[in-house]
Amino acid sequence: MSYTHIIVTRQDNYAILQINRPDVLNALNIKLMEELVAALEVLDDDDAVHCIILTGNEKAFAAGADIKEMADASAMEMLKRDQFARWDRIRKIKKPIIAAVSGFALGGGCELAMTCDMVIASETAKFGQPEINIGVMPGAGGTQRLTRAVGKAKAMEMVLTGRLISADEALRWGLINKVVPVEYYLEEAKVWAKEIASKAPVAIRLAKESVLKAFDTTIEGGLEFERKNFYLLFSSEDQKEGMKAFVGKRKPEWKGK
Ligand code: DAK
Repeated sequence: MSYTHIIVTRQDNYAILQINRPDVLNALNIKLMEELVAALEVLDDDDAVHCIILTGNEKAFAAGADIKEMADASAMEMLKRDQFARWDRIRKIKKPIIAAVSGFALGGGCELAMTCDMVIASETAKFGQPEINIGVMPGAGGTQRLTRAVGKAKAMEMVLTGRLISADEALRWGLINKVVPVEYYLEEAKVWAKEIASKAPVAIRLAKESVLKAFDTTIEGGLEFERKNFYLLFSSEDQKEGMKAFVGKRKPEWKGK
């Protein structure tokens, strides 16, 4: 498949999806989002890919939705564009996604990073929901995922003031996983991707699904869901292999089933 605004590279058993509109700090226009979602779905369906890294460039992960594309839209046009459907499809990707963030991750860019499962950032990364500065508010999870990640006080601060926060603040607030010098952010994400890609794929899939369940259920419902997935893994060949390998003091060889 060929793309205009993204670059997809496969490496061993993981893939890197790079957002590539550098002239506009990777602003997320409709075409880019269409390509991004389509590429994620292709990678999700590919058994050879066990983990996905989503990244931008050193200057910007993504500076938000494309303001120029939205500026003159009416509410009806926005409704018909139905861009939320695309964002919902990202949420349904089953493989783990690591965001490797450097530079600006703003508005829709910050929301995109939060839609990923983990975030590795460079020391130069800046996160923010500055939509308030252009007369709107977050529209792709910024009031919900952010609040769950950093709590009400910090979420209010970011959403109501539009202030950008540094990578160190984002780390302290629990929004991201790790901060490294700018030369290493992609390399660090690759280390994480390789580690995750080396685990049993079915267990990874059900574990991701179970953690995400915690966002939209009661503790009771979530524990029930977790338990069913846990039992289900005992019907996989990889569970038998993993436990036999442990007992036999050897490395497991996963089959992905
Ligand atoms: N959209 C379009 N172009 C952008 C852009 C954006 N979000 N951000 C930057 N650019 C463009 C600039 O216009 C400029 O283009 P030229 O003028 O050279 O043609 C180029 O990128 C370089 O930007 P600057 O010259 O401004 O660079 P600086 O280093 O001086 O400033 C900055 C960097 C990131 C502080 C600044 O560019 C900035 O404030 N950008 C806007 C940040 C922002 O407000 N982001 C939030 C946008 S609203 C939805 C889902 C999500 C959303 C909406 C709906 N649905 C599912 C329906 C999300 C909304 C948003 O994200």
